[in-house]
Amino acid sequence: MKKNVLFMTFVFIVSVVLAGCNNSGKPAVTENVYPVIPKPVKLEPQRGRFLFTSDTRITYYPDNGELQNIGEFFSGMLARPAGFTLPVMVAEKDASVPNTLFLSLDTTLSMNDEGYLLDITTRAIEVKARTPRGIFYGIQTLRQLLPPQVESTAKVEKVAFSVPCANIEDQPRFPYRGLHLDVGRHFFPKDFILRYLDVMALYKYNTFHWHLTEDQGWRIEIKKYPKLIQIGSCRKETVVGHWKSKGENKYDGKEYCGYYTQEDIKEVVAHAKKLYITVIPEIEMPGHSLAALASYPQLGCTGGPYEVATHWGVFKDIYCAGNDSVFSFLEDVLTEVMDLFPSKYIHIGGDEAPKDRWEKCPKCKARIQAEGLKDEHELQNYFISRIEKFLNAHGRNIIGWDEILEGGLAPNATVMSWRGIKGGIAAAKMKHDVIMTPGNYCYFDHYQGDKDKEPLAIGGFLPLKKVYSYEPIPAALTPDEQKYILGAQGNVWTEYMATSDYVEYMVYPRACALSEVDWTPAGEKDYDDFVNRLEANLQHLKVMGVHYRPLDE
Ligand code: TNX
Repeated sequence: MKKNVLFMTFVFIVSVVLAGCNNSGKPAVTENVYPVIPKPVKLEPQRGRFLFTSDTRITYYPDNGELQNIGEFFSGMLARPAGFTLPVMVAEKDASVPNTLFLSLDTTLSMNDEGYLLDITTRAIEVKARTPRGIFYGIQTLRQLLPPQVESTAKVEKVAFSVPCANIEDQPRFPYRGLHLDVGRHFFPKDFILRYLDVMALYKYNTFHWHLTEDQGWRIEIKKYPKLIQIGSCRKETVVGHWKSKGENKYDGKEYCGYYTQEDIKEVVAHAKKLYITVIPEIEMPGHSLAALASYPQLGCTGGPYEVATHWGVFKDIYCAGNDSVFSFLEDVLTEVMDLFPSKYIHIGGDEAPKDRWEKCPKCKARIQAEGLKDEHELQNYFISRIEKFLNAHGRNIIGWDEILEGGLAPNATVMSWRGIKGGIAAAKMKHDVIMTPGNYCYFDHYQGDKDKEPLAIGGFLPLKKVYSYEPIPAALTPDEQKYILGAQGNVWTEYMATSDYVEYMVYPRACALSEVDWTPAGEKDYDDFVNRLEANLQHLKVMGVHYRPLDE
């Protein structure tokens, strides 16, 4: 509350200072605030506002289909609440004219390819960038400067769609800004995934890590192996409340199913592309594979029978590394996956794969011997490296969880450091790219407030402030090694998130904080300032109908 009063006083002072005088000589109070998240690298407030009217034009230069699409994205968004549609047209020359939103490409700008310049004057708005992607981010900033009603899908009365004048120069700190979603433990419909992407775009995330296969459900249609859906996408029931590895558990007795058709996937990937988001699919191996084993029992070391898992945790039955048909199965699956996802990376999991079955399996022992491997950990490395070779041959790179460091690292792999930062440090020192997702800063399945007052979650404690405080570059790295850290990602494991509303509650506003970790220079971050911006910024999510967790009083 005190913070609110302080903030409003600040708003008032800024308003009076910036407003200048109108004809009557009285100060005209315009509330120029800039609730942009992630915070731009440089933002110089200016006096006055630009007002969008039915006479405003959107123009772009040079003639470029992507710029046209971005112009139409903005025009379409504003049209619903404002009730007028701004025309989008190619400009006659590389210069803005009054009452236009002018988008232009300029490869001479000294910023990275995701950066942009945004100049807002009372006369016109100019967005400049080296690439259409940069223009898109400039538009997201503009969107956040508009009244939150801009997000409305219905006409809104009595709102002036104006933005405060400013000169903004902005670019991201990290090239990888990710958000993940586990659709294995619980399934979320395609329309929710589309909206998840919409909200990500607002915060300038550029990567969606889609965790598509799990012990508890296989969620992606693979034409060559129909049983993955017929059998693998359903579990017979689900554990109720916290799963206990020891002691009694209760089950709900209700079948739980869900999967995406290849058409659904194409729609998601196409939607993401329009939002400048890359979708990285994850096909888990060799562990977290019980749903696949239940569908095709010959893929396991014992031959089954197996059942799609009905509770959480880590399971001993994993793909058999001694069995060549496992590799042909996975190569077939990955071939269909590559056809659906144009991403440079394919995530192959690699985490939590107990070696119990491999230790007892004659085929695995034979493989260890034939390949001259030391033990089952090296066999895991053999497994991942063999899959990597296949994907590399098709022009793709692998990402794996940090367990892929055990028993030797596949030659071109990118490592996702989740068990703290050790894995990230080790991989960077080995000159491998790294994405930081340490549990104690990036796991949005952890509680974000007092356990007794929050809905059931897996455990842990990760309040907003802690997410915000995260520094992705480990102090242990030399400047040369630091460049292997591509960025940070928020992980959203859904054992205890059964509904999409609850996913949103867990993800926002923590993902707003992480967007600033990924985008804003470390020295520019300031938590109190972030929270002030967030209060106004969250109104956009409110109008969008996102079920974010309200800020603590
Ligand atoms: C560990 S993070 C897992 C997931 C769980 C998560 C719960 C990782 C690579 N594996 O399978 O859902 O913990 O927080």
